[in-house]
This record gives sequence, structure tokens and C-alpha cells, in this order.
Amino acid sequence: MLKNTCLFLLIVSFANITLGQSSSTSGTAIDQKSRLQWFRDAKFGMFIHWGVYSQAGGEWNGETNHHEWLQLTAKIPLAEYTEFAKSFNPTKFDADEWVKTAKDAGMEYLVITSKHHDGFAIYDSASSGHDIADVSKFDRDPLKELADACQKHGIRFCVYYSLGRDWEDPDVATGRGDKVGFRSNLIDFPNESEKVFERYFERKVKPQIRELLTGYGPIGILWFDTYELISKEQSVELKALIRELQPECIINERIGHNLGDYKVSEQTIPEDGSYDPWESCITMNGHWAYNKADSNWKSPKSMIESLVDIVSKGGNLLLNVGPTGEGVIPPPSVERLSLIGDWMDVNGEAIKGCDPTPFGEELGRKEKDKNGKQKVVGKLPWRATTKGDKIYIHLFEWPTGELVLPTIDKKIQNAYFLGHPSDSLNVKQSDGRSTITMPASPVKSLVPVICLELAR
Ligand code: FHN
Repeated sequence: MLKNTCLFLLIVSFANITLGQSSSTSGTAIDQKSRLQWFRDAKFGMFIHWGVYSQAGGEWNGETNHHEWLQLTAKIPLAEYTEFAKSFNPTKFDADEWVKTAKDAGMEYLVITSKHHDGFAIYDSASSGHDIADVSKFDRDPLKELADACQKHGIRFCVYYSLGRDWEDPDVATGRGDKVGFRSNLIDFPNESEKVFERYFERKVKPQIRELLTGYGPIGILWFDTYELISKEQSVELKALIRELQPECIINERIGHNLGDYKVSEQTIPEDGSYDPWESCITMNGHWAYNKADSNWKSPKSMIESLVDIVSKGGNLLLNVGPTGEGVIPPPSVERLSLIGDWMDVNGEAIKGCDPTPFGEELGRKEKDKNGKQKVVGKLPWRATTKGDKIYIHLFEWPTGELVLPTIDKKIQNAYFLGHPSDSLNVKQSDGRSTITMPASPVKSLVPVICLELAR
């Protein structure tokens, strides 16, 4: 068994593992490896984009392609947006329902947008008047209820926080060079050069991060977004604050300045695998927040294939839902998550706690096309994950007759489809190849998984 593909980059950042010492809430030292262990085993989480903007369902003045950037894309002055926030009253919001939907899908953690770019906190933020408690009709704290429901159902509660964009605060500039102000509220605060990030950092960021890390129990991940113009010193200070308040809390890379604990890829799955922790965050249709006009839903099979592809490359999938303004996760999302959950019920052992592929040739190889543009060719319609003495082969297409795999230098003692442990498959290992005879009729599964049990 050897890692022989050019695409599987073996990067072990020792710095990450050895130097990341800090003490836990119980004062015991925490190393980076233990801090990240649950995340590395979890593999699959729910991303939730929800806030005042969800009420509009993407529609404003007849335009239907708005989303969580509504205040900016619809050019809504802050006073009018705050007026709009007053009607935010998600009476159908049921934290237990949301968390159960995640759990039943086989997800292990949940990341909720505590404050998105509109600067509106969907929790009771003592340090800001631009929050659900002070502005909206809704007299409950959704974050508190979600944190409690996560605790109850054994799901890690995590929070998203828009770090370098805030369209309510007068001191948040964005962009450099020809992009100065490109993601700023220039309607209420037109002069970018007057904006002093440090004022916003002291007035809003640090107080709110302290609120989130002291008022909602254990926070699994602080999922920052769009760090924009935060300085290295400020990112360092913020990380120190988080390590002090919750040493076990994981911080994603969007704290800025390479100070995060893991890398994020958005709406893409890297071609290369990595041993460093990483996560792909992906939508189920074309939008993060609820957009009632968007029915471009991905198929459950394609989302399972994405999960498998990501785990086979050493990563996590953070799959997004955009609940409505009333607080309901759209039925097309719930239906798809339920089918993914059915698949995880049978095949979850080939995902959770697994290591990346032992092969690599299935990921294809890089080549330059006639215009010199790099592309990946020769991908095979299967992926592999491993756990101890088992290799799991995930079939994206049903092979006709037999499946030929690369060298496996240990004897395959047994091979069967997950869900069918007593139907052993015929395996032949010779000339550097392992050949598995496929049953005549395909196994009924969106992505059938073969378990290969190897001799110790
Ligand atoms: O601008 C945001 C966007 O609204 C969304 O939250 C995504 C999720 O990762 N992050 C930013 C775009 O990179």
C-alpha cells in the first residue's frame, strides 16, 4: 500500500502539532492535535446562514437575486434596514428541529451565523443595540436555544462571525487599491479613509466574541469570515482572547494572517489531498441564505459524492442550509439531508473517523491543455477512505463485471458491501492489482461502498 500519486501532497505541519500548546478550561495543557481531534473525526457539519435578510427570501423591490448581502446589493440605508429588522419574528423557529435535522443527516457539528456582514446579531448582544433583543419583535435568543439543543443531541455548537465586514458599524472599511470600499456601507458611511478598524475592533468585535465565548457554553469552532483589513496584531490579540476564554475552541483560517487552525475552501473541493486540517463549505443550491426563487437544488447523490471526495482527501464538508425568515429549513434541504442521513446510517463508518485514500491515482493527474492551462485528467469514478485495517471503496458509478484497484500490499481477507456483510465478494490479488468481481445487480445505494478487510 503506498501513496504514489502526484496529487496527494503529504504535508504534515509539525509546528501545528507540537507547538500549539495551551491550557484547557480545567487548566490542563491542550495540544493542537487534541484540540482538533473531534473536528478531524467529525468530517460533516451543517452551516446555517440565517438572519434578518432571510425574511426577504432574496426579493427586494421586485428583484429576486438578493441574499445575505441584501443591505448592500439592494442599497438599503441603515435606518431602513433596521426598520426592516424590526419585523424579524421567526415564530416557527424550533432549535430542536434544526439540530435533529443535522443529527439525522449524520452531521456532528453546526455553525450558525451569529452576525453576518449586516452587523446584526441574531443573539442578545449586550454590547450592541443592533441585535435581535433590542430591535426585533422576537423575544427569544435563537443562539441560546440552538446551543442548548446541540448540547442535548450531542452536536458541537459553533458560531460564524463576520470579522472584517460590518454594514452597521461606522469604522469598517474594506478592500485595497482599486477595491477600496467595494464591500463597505458607503451609503451611511461614505468616507473610507475616516474609518478606523481599531475602534470597531474595541467597540464591537472583542466585546461580542467575549459574549459568544462566555454566554453559550462550549463553542466548537469560531468560524470567522472575510477578515479584510484586520491587522496581524489584531488577529493575534483576538486569537489570544479566544485561547484564554475557551482554549479548546477551534479557529478557522479566516481570522487572518495564517493564524487559524485549519484551511477553508468555499464552494470548491481542492483537487489535491492534504494531511493538514481543512474544510469545504458548500451550498445545497446557489445561495447561502434563503432565496425563494432558487430551486437549483443539488442531488443527494452529488452531495454524498462531494462528502466522500472531500473525506478521501483528508477534509471536512460543511453543508449549508438557508432557513426562511419564519425559521423553517426549506423542505428541499430537509428531504436531501434525510436521504444523506439514510446513506450515512449504512455507510457512516466509511466516513467518520476515517483517514484519506491510501492510493491517489483515482484523483487523476494534472496536465496542461493546449492553452497551457492546468487541468486534471484521468479521474476514476470511485474514492477510497481508510480506518485501521479497513479500506472503503466508494463507487460513484457501478463497474461492469469487475473493479480493478491499485496495489494493496496486504492480503484482503474479506470484501463486502456495507449493509451486506454476509455477501462476500470474490477478490483476486495479483500483478500489482486487486480485482473484485462485481455482483450482477447493482447494490441499491446512492453511493455503494465496498469494505475491504485486510490481514493485520
Ligand atoms: O460574503 C460571504 C458570504 O455571504 C458567505 O457567508 C460565505 C460563506 O463562506 N462567505 C463570504 C464569501 O466568501
